[in-house]
Amino acid sequence: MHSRKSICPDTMVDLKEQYELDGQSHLFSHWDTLSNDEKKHLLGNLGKFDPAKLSKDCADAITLAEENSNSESVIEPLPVLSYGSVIGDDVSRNLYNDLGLNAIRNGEVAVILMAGGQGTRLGSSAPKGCYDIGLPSGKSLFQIQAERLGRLQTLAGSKVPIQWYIMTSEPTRAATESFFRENNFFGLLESQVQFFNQGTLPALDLSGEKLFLSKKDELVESPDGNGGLYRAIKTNNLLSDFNTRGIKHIHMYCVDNVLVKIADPVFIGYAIKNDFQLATKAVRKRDAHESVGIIATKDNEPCVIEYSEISKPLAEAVEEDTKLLKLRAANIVNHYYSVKLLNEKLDNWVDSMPYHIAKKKIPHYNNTTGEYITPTEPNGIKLEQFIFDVFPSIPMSSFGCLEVERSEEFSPLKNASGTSNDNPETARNAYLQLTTSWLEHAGAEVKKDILVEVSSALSYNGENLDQFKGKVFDKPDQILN
Ligand code: UD2
Repeated sequence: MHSRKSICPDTMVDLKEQYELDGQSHLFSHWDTLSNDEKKHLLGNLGKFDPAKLSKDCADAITLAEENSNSESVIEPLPVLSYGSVIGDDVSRNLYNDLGLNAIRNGEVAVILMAGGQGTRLGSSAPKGCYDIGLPSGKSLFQIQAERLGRLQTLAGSKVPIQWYIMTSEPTRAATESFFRENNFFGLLESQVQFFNQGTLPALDLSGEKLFLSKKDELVESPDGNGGLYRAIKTNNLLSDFNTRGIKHIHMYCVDNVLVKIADPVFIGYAIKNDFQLATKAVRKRDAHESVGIIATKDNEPCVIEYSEISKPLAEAVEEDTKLLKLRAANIVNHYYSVKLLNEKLDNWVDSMPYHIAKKKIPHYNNTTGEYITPTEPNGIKLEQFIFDVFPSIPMSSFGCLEVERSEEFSPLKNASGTSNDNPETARNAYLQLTTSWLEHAGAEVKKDILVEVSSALSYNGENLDQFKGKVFDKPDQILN
């Protein structure tokens, strides 16, 4: 990482010299106009990073992107033994479910929610978890997930509350925490919800050589990617909390999936039954160009190839016989880790994970003119780490991928209203279609074009709805709590 330990300046002047030596002298062209406090604040901000390592990591990330696009590696679908599915297989589903519920009941399962993303594509300034997708109840993603967790505790007969670790970033922390407090943690205990921050990284220009200022005495910084989770687990000392509490299984997921089965006992049980140390969920890719990573093997190691880095031929390759996409296991940021694996691998992952570049429009402060620039085209690079870059460090025998039904488990909120997919309307519709199908399966009669909202506090996976058998639902916007 870019922490100061590697440059250890004796004085703040050394720090300024260090940055000038590392090609960042442009940051100080307005130095003489700064007050002493502003100088101290700027140097304090610069002191969080190591400019030489930043430039090197950015150069490595640019090289990695070029290598990925011209990769000669052999990319194949996962081998059969590493790929499971419970679609249409109730025997396996029930076996896994019982194993998972047992682990939850015994307090061996915890959940990590990644909620540090800034949701720029959504166009909302609030954290994505606060977003109201337009359900009749007006519930936010956070509330839906909190209520699912509460319902699961009841289902499992939990002896202790399920610990919920919520990763935020600097920009999302305050608003996320206050949203939970204002809503009394949506019925959960405050003590079972722990917020922790991920790290940030400065932004660079397109050459990867020059840092940007966000104002006269601060750099442009942004969250270090969902792969920043591992460093955040380490810097927030979460592993010792897992070990102290006797937690053995971690479910990690991302905030923007309205259908997420938080701490899914079927998924936990799948990993336990197969003794997988790391597992991931997949759905069938919607089409060749869906913005999802694909889960595959690269030179016989498990991996995810991100949608922003996969070649067109690879994304579009189809199988001769089935005419299905050859690589169709879509990553949905829904992973399982054994705490045993985290104890073994965390430090190595933190020190060795690569960085990826994202070319972005980066608003910044021009310290020679004193103007604030809002670019209309990408003018810089944000560095981020990808959570799934640790997959190749796992032997195939310890890695599993569970295919699940998209309509039951995946509808991400990525884009603003009115876009073609993955937006509030598709998320709302996916939620209501699913809960309406649960009601029909329980024997209720739902009239044509009517959708019914079943609260996540009432049913986790369609259970507990027998009371509605024979009932007729013919009015819009009905809510069952
Ligand atoms: C992610 C996956 C992609 C696919 C897609 C499906 C990665 C790297 N990519 O792409 O393969 O599964 O989702 O929806 O996993 N986040 C943080 N901190 C950050 C950045 C992101 O917590 O610095 C969280 C974010 O709040 C969200 C999740 O990670 O919960 C996904 O992040 P994203 O929206 O940046 O990922 P996306 O959609 O580009």
